[in-house]
Amino acid sequence: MRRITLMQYLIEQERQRDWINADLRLLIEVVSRACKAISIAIGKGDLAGILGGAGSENVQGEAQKKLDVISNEILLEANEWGGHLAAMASEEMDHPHQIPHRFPRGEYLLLFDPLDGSSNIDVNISVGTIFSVLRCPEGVTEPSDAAFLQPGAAQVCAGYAVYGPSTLLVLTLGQGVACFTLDRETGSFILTKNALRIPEDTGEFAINASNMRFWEPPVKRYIDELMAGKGGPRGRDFNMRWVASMVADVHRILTRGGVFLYPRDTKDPKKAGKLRLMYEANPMAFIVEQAGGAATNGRERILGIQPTELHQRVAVILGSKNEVERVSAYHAA
Ligand code: AHM
Ligand code: MG
Repeated sequence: MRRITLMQYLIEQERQRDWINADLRLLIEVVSRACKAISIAIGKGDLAGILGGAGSENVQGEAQKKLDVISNEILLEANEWGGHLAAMASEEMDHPHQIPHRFPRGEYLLLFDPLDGSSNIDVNISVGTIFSVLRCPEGVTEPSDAAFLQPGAAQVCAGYAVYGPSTLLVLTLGQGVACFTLDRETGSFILTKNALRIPEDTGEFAINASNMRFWEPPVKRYIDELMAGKGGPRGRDFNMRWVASMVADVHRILTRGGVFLYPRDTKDPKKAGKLRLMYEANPMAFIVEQAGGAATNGRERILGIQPTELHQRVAVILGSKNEVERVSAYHAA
């Protein structure tokens, strides 16, 4: 079988299908190279002294791990000089990072969660990188937060890397979803799955059940019914999984179906959820929809939400279509 590298795949998309241009191709290649560098750093772990806390906090008041900071630096440095970006925004930075004046500017905005699932780093469980690409609004030369506040439906590309037993890169350009596996010997990402589809029905769900007492009634009702199994209203047993790395949970759903929920809860009523809209929920929602699944906050399609803040949080329910629609119906009831 012909091995198709990420670079070949992108060049083919550009040449034959006109789905991307040279700048977007460069952007994806650069992000993939940064993910490779992050994967190598993670693989060294304690040998390189990079586990543990960084002794700092990010804009959301969360303690940063050394690898959060290292991954953020890797992505910034890799993407600064290529001329494909107008600015970058990250979970780990209060405001957008501007492209230094000595480099040319491009038309794209890049957003990322450099290391998703940070609580899993020190225990050697899968973590990942999530990214989203938007177009810079016309006439904007120094993009501030406002330039990034576009609904997820405006994304031109989204993807994630999972650093697990293998390192994978999953990508959508708005024409389906492709998955690449890092060949550690040649250093190339190789296309290993194309046109991924999430089964519409599933027997598997993912939620942090320790928050149960804080959930809103529609979510409580949905999970109660799943937990009741064969003897309950659904008439069958369901299985539960929770990795606590969104990338790993979403990747499982992309592979064999399932529904993922991080609902709004009353633990901290000021927060609309735990996950961040711009660089966690939006890219994942784009990928999931492109694979035939659905993504909602319970009341509204994630990709339709007009953002008001760069780091805003949102409830997330995504995965197999029929289950996501059921949860939405419970919210509407
Ligand atoms: P992070 O970006 O700070 O790592 O937080 C996001 C992570 C998600 O990957 C995961 O789904 C969730 O937080 C886990 O939350 P919890 O610790 O409540 O299980
Ligand atoms: Mg995250």
